[in-house]
Amino acid sequence: MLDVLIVGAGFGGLYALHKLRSQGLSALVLEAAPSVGGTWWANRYPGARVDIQSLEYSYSFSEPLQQQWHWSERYASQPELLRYASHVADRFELRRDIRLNTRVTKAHFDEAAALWRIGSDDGRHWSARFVVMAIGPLSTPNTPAFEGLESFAGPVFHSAAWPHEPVDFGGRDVAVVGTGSSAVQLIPIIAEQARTLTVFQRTAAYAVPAHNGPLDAEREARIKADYAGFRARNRRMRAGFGSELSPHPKPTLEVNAPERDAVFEQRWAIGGFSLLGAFVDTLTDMRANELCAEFVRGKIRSIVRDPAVAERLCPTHPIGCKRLCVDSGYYETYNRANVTLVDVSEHPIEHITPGGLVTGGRDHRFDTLVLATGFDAFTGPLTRIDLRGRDGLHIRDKWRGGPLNYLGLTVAGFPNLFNLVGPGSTSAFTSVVLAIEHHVDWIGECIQWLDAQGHRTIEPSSEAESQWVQRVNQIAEQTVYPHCNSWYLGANIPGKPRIFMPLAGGFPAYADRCAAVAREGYAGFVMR
Ligand code: N01
Repeated sequence: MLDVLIVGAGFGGLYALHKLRSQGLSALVLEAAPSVGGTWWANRYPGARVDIQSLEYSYSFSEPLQQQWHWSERYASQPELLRYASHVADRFELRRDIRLNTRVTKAHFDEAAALWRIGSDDGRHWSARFVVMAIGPLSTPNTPAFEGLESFAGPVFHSAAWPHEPVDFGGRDVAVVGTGSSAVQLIPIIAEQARTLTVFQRTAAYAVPAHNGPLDAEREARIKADYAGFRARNRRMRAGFGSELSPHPKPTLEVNAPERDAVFEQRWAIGGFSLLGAFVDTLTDMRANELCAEFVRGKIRSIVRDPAVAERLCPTHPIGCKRLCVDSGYYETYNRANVTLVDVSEHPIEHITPGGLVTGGRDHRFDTLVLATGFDAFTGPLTRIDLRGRDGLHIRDKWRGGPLNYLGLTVAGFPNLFNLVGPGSTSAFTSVVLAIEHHVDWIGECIQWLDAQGHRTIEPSSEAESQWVQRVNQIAEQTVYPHCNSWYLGANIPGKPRIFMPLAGGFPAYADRCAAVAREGYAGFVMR
């Protein structure tokens, strides 16, 4: 019998193993893939890279690690992130407690024994006092149920389940469906290789330049001179990163147009998410948001030479409402003679044929299909497991109306189960590595406290849970987030309940709340 069974060997599972093992707990990680790395193992499409600067999208728990690891670029590419995960696994001797190629298919809570019984696809079984789900909120690829998809004669790729051998697009006529973060990264690269590329866009994306390049040695040295201080300052930021830049002291509408544009231009030149942090009210005031959105539309019109194509690329929803894309030459790609943009917002994809697809009654021909159609976010990874809590309650039934949770970590009726960076937490709006470290540290303390108190189980009360979900939705109502169809709302998956899932209140307030709950003897939880 284990103290803790951890599902997933991505950034979450690796740190959970290190931390909980260092507390003297017996812990084991089960990982479906043949490698550690999680997201960075699966998402290996051309151009895949992180959208938060690597000096911030990295572990802070070990000073020697953060001092010694050198990122080669501002925004690390997928292979470098995978090397980093592998280095962490070796450096902290994690591999001896990781079982690869082991997909967890069931986890049942045994009430009499107060234990979780876990089973894998190859028929093995484990029992553990606690389960940490470290399977990532974006790990279940969404393949739309396009009629005729199976009849397509050429290769079909999904951005989140990319083959491990190189794909040669040379001389191919390629179609990409989707224009989210994954598509925005892969489109410019495929366009350079393919004979033709047709992009099928349902919703235009806001993309800001990454200005990626080699990591500036002077900046790296400056941050490393006080890395702990840098991390602490980041933890006080709403997003948990970006502390080197402060927002303008005035709200957007109190600043005159030339000054406002100068601020936006400055942030555009810096690149990445910094644009959304230029003013404090971009994500909370629709009028302020529209000024930022229009600034980006102006950039699109200035980059894309064909005015009709530029207009089709201009998003109409609030900026930041869907996760902002961070790009390298995305809009410029539409100036290429071999690239065509097809708007499917009014005429959805009707069906796939052996040689293409039909939309708006028109046949589009291609021989290679790339689906960059995203994920069944937050709930998909858990609901596909036979996960049952007290009284055999299945997580699919529990979450039928939306993902009930408390503190973005726990679920009533599922004792001793912790869901890392899950719905109800700020993970989607922060650097996920910071969010992971925060959750794992909280779980470590919680288990220590339970053991010291002699409690066998912990789970939230139903009241605490419903109040938390209400709070998450009330906070979202004060922002621009409910005003578009995003994966935050489950709106990208047909039939999924439209509930705002992540917590938009900012990391510092969330971390304070989690700390207060612990200080108050785990207020809102029931211990037995
Ligand atoms: O997925 P998405 P993603 N017909 O859901 C379209 C992280 N990430 O993989 O917007 C036609 O954003 C869909 O259209 P619409 C990051 O958090 C990070 O790109 O729903 N189109 C959309 O355009 C990101 O937010 C990085 O109308 C259909 C696209 O497919 C999250 O992962 C890189 C369709 C899906 O976009 C998800 O990003 C990659 C249909 N039936 C991902 N169904 C970094 O940069 C869906 N679409 C670190």
